[in-house]
Amino acid sequence: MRNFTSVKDFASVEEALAKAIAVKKNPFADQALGKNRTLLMIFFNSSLRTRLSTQKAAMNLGMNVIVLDVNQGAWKLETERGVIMNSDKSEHLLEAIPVMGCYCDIIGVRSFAGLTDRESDYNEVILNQFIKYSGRPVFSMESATRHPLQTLADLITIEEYKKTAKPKVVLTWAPHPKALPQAVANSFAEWMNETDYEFVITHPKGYELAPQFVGKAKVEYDQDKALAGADFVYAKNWSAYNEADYGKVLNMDRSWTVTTEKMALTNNAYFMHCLPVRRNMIVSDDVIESPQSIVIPEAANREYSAQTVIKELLLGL
Ligand code: AN0
Ligand code: CP
Repeated sequence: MRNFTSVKDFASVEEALAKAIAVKKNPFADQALGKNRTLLMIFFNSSLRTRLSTQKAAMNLGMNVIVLDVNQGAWKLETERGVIMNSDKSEHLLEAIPVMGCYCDIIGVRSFAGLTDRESDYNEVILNQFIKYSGRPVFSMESATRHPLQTLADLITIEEYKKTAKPKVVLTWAPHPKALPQAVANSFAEWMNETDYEFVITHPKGYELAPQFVGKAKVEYDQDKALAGADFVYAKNWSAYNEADYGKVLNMDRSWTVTTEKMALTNNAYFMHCLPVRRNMIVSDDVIESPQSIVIPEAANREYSAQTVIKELLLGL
């Protein structure tokens, strides 16, 4: 594998899953593979899980790890070419990226959608510059449009908990006070569409995701109907994708919060969320604390999704 930015970088979801399960079974089998190799993790945005799980994954592979929070201690970076740099930005990404590449073998990048310019976000301008100018394999630790390490962990978790071969999986929008990217929802939909699960997306009108991510999924605007018979409820907030409202919070309708009453409509479903989650906006205390909540094992699987991907990148060096 040369870079990892989406499900397309694996031959299939089945292949990704099989590799991840093997890694989880014996996480220290490849300690020699990463010896004297360095992973550089670049964060343009905050993180708890991605930061810890990816570092742990690299350590399991015997690697050295350097972490840089671009907004804390590094020079402020200009990202647009052609700008006269007479303001607060001291360095251009076009120098910073190849310099970063000098000190490592693999680069992980977290750069969220800016949510102001849809075209720039959906063209993955920042991530693609890392791929083009770093001279190193690059993997996404959540880019503008996708969060594939999260989705691979989600998939491992569903496979571990599912009670039927083809579970009904429902991705439901839920309210949140701040505008969030569509990346987690996009990525989840993109991978679910590659499985043989029954996959339904539910959200209020106006929150339609990009058609290339919705794919063949069933879209149901009535959350109660969508939840009927669900085996897994995957909650997430996202801001509007449509051109007129791009990046906006259209409503904070708490009738979409995942509560015990909502879960009662399901087939005793498991509750999932990528975290961080706002309680009593996205999900009630009772649901997230219930035995059906698998958010912690889901987060634990981030170690193995990261390790699977970094291992493939090491093998491709
Ligand atoms: C981010 C998002 O919604 O994309 C990261 C989730 C893993 N969430 C927040 O910023 C709260
Ligand atoms: N789920 C996830 O990516 O969490 P962090 O933003 O804390 O890394």
